[in-house]
Amino acid sequence: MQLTVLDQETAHSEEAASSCASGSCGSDNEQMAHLSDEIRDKVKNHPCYSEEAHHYFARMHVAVAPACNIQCHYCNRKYDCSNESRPGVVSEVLTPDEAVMKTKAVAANIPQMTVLGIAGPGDPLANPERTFDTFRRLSEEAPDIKLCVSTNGLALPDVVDELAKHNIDHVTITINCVDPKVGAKIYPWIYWNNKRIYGEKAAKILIAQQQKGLEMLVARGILVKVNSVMIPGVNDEHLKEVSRIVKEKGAFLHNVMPLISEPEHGTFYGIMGQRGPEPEELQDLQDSCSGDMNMMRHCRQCRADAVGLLGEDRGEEFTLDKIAAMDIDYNEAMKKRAVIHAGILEELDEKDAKRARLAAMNSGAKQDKPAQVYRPVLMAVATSGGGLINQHFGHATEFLIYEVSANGVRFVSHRKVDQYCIGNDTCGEKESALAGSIRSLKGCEAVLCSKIGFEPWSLLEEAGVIPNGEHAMEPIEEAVQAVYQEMIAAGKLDEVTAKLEVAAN
Ligand code: CLF
Ligand code: SF4
Repeated sequence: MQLTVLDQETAHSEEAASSCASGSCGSDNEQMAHLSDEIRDKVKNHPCYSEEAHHYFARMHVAVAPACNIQCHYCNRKYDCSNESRPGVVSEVLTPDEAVMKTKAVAANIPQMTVLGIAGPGDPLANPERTFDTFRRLSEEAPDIKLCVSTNGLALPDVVDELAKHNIDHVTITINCVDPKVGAKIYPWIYWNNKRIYGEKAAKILIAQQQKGLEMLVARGILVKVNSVMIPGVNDEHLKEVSRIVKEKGAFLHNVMPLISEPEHGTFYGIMGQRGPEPEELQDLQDSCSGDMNMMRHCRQCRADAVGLLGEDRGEEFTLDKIAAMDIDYNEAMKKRAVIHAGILEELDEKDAKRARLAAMNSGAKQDKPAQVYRPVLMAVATSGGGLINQHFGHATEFLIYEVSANGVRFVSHRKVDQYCIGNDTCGEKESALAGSIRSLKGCEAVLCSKIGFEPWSLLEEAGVIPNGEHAMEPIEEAVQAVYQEMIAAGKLDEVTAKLEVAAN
């Protein structure tokens, strides 16, 4: 049995011989480790560009852009742009004035909010006056907020200079294909030079504009994330080539999102019965793209007016009437925000330093040959942010899924669930929500939360998932590693032959 160095700084017991020593958490931290200081500075507090940051920092969107210049088969114009939004929800369109007021109100009340994005409800760059008016005012009046935009790319090359002028250094382009034949199955038409253009000809123009825009942004040092919607049977295999090409051209991150095509949303795909991918299919594709590209796995397909940490929506706290009643002194707010941001970044720097120390401890000979190690385990975590196990099982609206193995801890995905513990519910909904939560944990062998009731505890055990409330308020990475060690010590894990990516002693 090949063992790796015991993590002396984590909470788990020394008797439990460790086969999980990297102390690293997934590709994000490895990815962060080899970034230049300049890029690290740009992403360290952006919740979408850094998996680690999304536990601490929040984003908000303002829905100032109603029009769109293309049609996607997964979009119904009644709803938000599905390139960065969950389809089936509608956002109230704001004027740039209202958007600026709302952004300052949110920033003052949620100091962890670091990024303002424009992602709809149509295409931001098809509404250039409204989008750039909002950006221009915010860059002047709230210079401590990062600005971010998401686009289908058709109008992108024309506005790259304007984006650079307003210090917008995070741009998302949705690229679903690089082959017009595939594109014709996704985009029925585009509106280009005052004409509607159809089929392959339309897809060819759109692809050329997207690629040109990507190259122009990279040349200006603007970070580009590429979103792709995975449409089984249409572009799923093709996305591997998309990933390779956009990486070659300098994109920073690739976010492959699942098609959502409920018939009730009234989209072409929904009506035609085009299915979305199963979670395993999505993960397989993300894994096969990850050889060429940094992959984003924590996207929540948020709405065009989302507010808060990824996965939460606090928009109701900031309706226009509530904002009008707020008395905001933004200069004072900026001072408080700076202190809070510095505190969080200091905590993250300490975590980085600790990882570096552990990596140094493991800097012995790396294993070229496969070794005997304990098999990997999937664990679910209930968290409300801060990188901690800090949420009651019954209050979770999603679980974060981690793979723990001899190679460390890897963030794999998140799974949404209906919150089942919502008060004195006596109808059948509570039972079905609990059953849904347990079903969503398929494949996981443990679930870590701050607390859990007797009823779900028994049902989870019956379903083969170990409930664990003993690591409340502990950092996620350390807690899941500790549970892994407990499983090893209890003889629950078989040995397998695997290649170690971390050094072993
Ligand atoms: Fe918004 Fe997009 Fe900027 Fe993030 S969202 S414009 S990059 S600030 Fe993030 Fe939301 Fe996924 Fe978008 S989780 S849908 S990737
Ligand atoms: Fe809809 Fe966005 Fe596609 Fe436009 S770009 S059709 S708003 S999904």
